Amino acid sequence: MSTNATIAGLFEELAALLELTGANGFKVNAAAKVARVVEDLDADLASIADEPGALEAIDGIGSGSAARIREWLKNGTIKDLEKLRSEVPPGLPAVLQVPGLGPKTVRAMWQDAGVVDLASLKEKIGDGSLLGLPRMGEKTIAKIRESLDFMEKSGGRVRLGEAAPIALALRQWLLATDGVERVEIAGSLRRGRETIGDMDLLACGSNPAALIEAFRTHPEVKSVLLAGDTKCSVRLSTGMQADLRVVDASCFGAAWLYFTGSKEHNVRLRERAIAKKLRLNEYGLFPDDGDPAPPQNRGVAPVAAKTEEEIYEALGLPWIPPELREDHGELALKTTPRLVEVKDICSELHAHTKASDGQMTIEAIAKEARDRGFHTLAITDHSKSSVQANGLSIERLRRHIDAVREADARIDGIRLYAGSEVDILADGRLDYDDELLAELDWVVASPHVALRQEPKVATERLLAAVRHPLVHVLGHPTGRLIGSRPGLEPDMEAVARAAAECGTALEVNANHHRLDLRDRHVRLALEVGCMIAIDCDVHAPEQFDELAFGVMTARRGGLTPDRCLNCLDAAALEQWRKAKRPAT
Ligand code: DGT
Ligand code: CA
Ligand code: CA
Ligand code: ZN
Repeated sequence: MSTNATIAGLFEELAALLELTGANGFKVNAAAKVARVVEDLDADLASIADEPGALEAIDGIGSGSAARIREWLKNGTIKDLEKLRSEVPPGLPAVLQVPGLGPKTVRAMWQDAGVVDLASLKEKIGDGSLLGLPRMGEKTIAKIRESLDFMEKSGGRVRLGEAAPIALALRQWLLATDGVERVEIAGSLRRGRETIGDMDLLACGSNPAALIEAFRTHPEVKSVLLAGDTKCSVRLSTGMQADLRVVDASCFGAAWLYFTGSKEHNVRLRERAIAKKLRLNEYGLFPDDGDPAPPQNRGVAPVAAKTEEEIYEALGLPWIPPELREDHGELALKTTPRLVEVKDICSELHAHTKASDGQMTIEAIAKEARDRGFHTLAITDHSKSSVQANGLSIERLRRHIDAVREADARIDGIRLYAGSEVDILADGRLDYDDELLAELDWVVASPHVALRQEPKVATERLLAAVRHPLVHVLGHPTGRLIGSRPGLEPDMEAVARAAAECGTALEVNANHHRLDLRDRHVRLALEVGCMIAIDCDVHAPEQFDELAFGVMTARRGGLTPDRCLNCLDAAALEQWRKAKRPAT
């Protein structure tokens, strides 16, 4: 963390502790202001602190705060802060993190009901001791309980695939309001992170009040946390928080860039702006005229503000796809990479039918895939050890292969591969013998059991599978389930190197519970030369829609269409398949 960010954090903590200990509002506001100012400051505090009067000259930093900043830079501590920390129970600041709970309420809970941490908060909700406190009705307490449950259940984050449909629905809803011009998704959701802390939406139009009103009255909204003229925060019925900001059309690009983040990407962009004698904030990219007051308040005309493209351009950068905005080296890009898109995908290479645990017949799933514009579908039902998933015995698989071949001959407009998702057993052997595997057109090998193996054992197990000459794709390589099962932790670089060497593809399983490979594994796999498959692991027709999440994850890893199996046309895919198994 940068020095500025650390100091901003300390002042935020200071403000919270002052409020918890009942200090006067003036002191609290001063500390909170310092936190905000420092967070958005272009100059590095460490480098200007020695200059006499330089800190005090910054709008919002008084002499007391300046002294504290110098104290921290010199000693690594702030005495006043240490004293406050010792006065407040160590678990109390965590209670402040519960969405909807402000310092005043938490202070009352502490002083009058004995709440000292999250555990005691839960207890006091349970035994009714909060009910007598000011502004604590049953409704408010129920809201707090919901927030707590949400935090406990999910660590406060929800999966991409749960957040995205709600965000799209909110967007459509807002697009129907009076005077609306534009509504866009920002934040981690736009960047395609696998989990989302809160949902960020941005809108502009001639009637901001109508947009705010529409937002707070959406049927999914359970409670309104904050509603101002241009900003509104709500809690949705899923427990998730959503923020809407209404901005001016003239600086939409600057706001969209800022609220898309990541914070780390924004910091890099601001540094780059400074190096060019410019200042970047959510209102635009401005010339740096040396005046520390916000340029947008002084009528300074921005160099760029309306679109993200023109801001990046003025910073000497190509437009950077949101999925790459994580400060993982994206500022070194010379051109915008052509990352894989949903529309590039024209085959599904991992699908289940009624033969194992899917819901569709071969015919139904083939037609569904065809209607979605795919040229090829690999039918890959489970293998015999997956008893819980109705895995196919050797006899049943032989009959299933015949049925798939028969359907392929009968149904026009799509090619069917007779395949299997064969279990990689705990020791790395596959669940069918080679003779049977050789009869299949397509083999996805996946781990389903023994997912708590030691990393070394897991690595050997997956290496055996990717090196197996009859395997085309390593399916959901770690077996993790987001938020509920960590899965295998193999040496992924070793697995990817072996896959590249043997020409085996690695799967990004697009199901939003899996997203496995995950983003950083995709990057690693591409670096060592692997081909990637993005598959929905379809069990039901609507699961084809999970593709969007797999594509976002792959984009975060930098995947381009030329490295993605599912982007190959029918002939090229067929060629790849045959080259993979020259002997058969
Ligand atoms: P999340 O919600 O935890 O999944 O992650 P984000 O990235 O959506 O974070 P969020 O909702 O706190 O803020 C949305 C974006 O707004 C964030 O990616 C960058 C920008 N932003 C928010 N607060 C700050 C800040 O204090 N400084 C800077 N530079 N950017 C910020
Ligand atoms: Ca967010
Ligand atoms: Ca937010
Ligand atoms: Zn599987």
